[in-house]
Amino acid sequence: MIWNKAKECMAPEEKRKLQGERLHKLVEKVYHSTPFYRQKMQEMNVTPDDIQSIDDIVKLPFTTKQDLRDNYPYGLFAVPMSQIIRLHASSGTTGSPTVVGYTRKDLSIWAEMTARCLSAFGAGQNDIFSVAYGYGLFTGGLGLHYGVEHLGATVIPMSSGNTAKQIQLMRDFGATALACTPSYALYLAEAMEKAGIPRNEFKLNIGVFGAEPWTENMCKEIETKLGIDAYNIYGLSEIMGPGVSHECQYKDDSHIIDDHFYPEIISPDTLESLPYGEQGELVFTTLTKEGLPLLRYRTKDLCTLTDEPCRCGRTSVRMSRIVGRSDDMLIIRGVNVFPSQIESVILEMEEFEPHYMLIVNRVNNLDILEVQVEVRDGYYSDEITKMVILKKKIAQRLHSVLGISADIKLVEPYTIKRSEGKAQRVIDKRIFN
Ligand code: DLL
Repeated sequence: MIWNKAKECMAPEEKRKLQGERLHKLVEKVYHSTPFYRQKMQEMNVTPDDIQSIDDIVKLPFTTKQDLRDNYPYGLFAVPMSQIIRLHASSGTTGSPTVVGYTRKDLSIWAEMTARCLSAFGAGQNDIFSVAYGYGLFTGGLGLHYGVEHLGATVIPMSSGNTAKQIQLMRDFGATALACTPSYALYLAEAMEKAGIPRNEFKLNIGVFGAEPWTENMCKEIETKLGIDAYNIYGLSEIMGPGVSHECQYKDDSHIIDDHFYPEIISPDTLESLPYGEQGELVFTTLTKEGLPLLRYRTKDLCTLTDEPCRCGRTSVRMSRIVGRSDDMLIIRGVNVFPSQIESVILEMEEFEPHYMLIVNRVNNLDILEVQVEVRDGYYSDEITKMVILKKKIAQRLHSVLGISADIKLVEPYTIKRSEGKAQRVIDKRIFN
């Protein structure tokens, strides 16, 4: 079902006009309320009057995650804190996380965006959603939660973890839809099988999966194992959270909610705009956000865009699945992890050499992060207890920095291959395309 036909099926020319008007208003707003943008625009010799149509967007500056970090925590907010009613944050590199703030209007738009997605997945008021994305600073849990409520369906705010209970409640409460990361969906499917509960005791038929890259093959596997229709939902905290784009019943790429988030594709090297059809880095401008409006935010996600019409009748620009990233961020069990976070923990501990390897794999449908690290001469020991203590120490530190656990493998000095050029410290054995 189409939730908001007037917006989702708007004629392309009319949409561009609306986008242009919204962009002009946005630029006026940030120019006068965010010193960061005023300065950037002055440096580029651009004023709000130069932005009269959506095509003028290329005159505007880009924004990066680093800009958000440099202005931590609230420097890019465009309204006083008295108007911000919710904060979320996404994990950062070694330093500060990225903080995002929402006004009441932002939250109500977000709920509508997510409801549009769920409606496109075929969900309605009679559905019961088990939301197994993490609740908290991560936007997944609360983002889906309010979307389900806005749709008028029932939400079970499960959050992540406690797999046995997830399964029991999905069965007992008659959940018809499951929202979680695709890897957790596979894990749940296996756990359900192991628990020996027959499939017909579950009423599940819709899956709302995202927050990490996944392939069409993985989608088919989840659909077969859980006996559901699995849909892709994409988003990022800086722009809003889940609900920036979504598949429809035809699953032919994902519809971008482009009356609110204007997409562009650029070359990550030259920063030039690329035509539709070419693969590049996805960039978004938040056309209507009040709390933290962003101009041309570089997502670092690589994909292609198309404006070919879709059989469902929606006229929005669509994006392909994410095929990779232009930075080194890894997404492990839905959590964003930068190798530099791990490196800084290793470097802070005198027991270790600055030589390490990160190996990411998917075992039993669950992402596993293995950290191999060299113990410094003098600390390496044949005594097992000493090594166990050391392993525990670094494991705890890594857990507190990353928010996920890692398998630690301590290796003898000089065993990790040294590189002569660019060090390859990450081996990602998961395949995403
Ligand atoms: O992951 C928001 C979200 C929650 C989306 C729940 C969907 C469902 P962040 O933690 O800020 O926000 O991470 C954003 O995750 O730039 C992509 O690299 C990746 N990502 C999100 N959705 C997808 C997806 C949430 N469907 C980063 N496919 C993004 C591939 C995705 N990658």
